[in-house]
Amino acid sequence: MKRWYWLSGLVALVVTLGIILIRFIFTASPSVPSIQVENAWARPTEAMLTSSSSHDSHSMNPQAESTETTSTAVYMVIRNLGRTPDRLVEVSTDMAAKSEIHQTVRSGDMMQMQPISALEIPPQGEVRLEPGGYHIMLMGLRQSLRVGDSLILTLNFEKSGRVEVKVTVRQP
Ligand SMILES: [Cu+2]
Repeated sequence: MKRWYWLSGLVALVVTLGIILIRFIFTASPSVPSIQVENAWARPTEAMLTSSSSHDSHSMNPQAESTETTSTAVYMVIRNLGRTPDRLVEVSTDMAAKSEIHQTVRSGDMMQMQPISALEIPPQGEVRLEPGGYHIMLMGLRQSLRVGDSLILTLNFEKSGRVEVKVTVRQP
């Protein structure tokens, strides 16, 4: 009788541990970074022509007027489902001569844009690229961008490698 109790106790313990293990395996996030990009969009170039918002002031280029027709800003949400951080280190597209990762910084009453070398995406977190904050700057556009157009942007992450993103042109 005693041995039977002991055995059934052991079986119950093994079954319980098994269930916990299976649950852990199915709910655990990957240990490597896992990047997802959502809602990638760009401003149409003609909108940048007519808008005289502070966004157009550019720390790298004092003659913002002349670049307005050939540059635009791209916004998106970059999510990292993994348990380790990753970094966006490079951006490129066939549509532009130059692509940079920018941040918007306040200097006095002015909002200015600055290129940054990398953008960290925290584990199980997200970074929002949005007007007034981080964005991807496309300079030297090979054609004007109108609402409804789209372009392919390649994001290069330190650990996850290249991620291709379809960017839709729309009004903010
Ligand atoms: Cu910018």
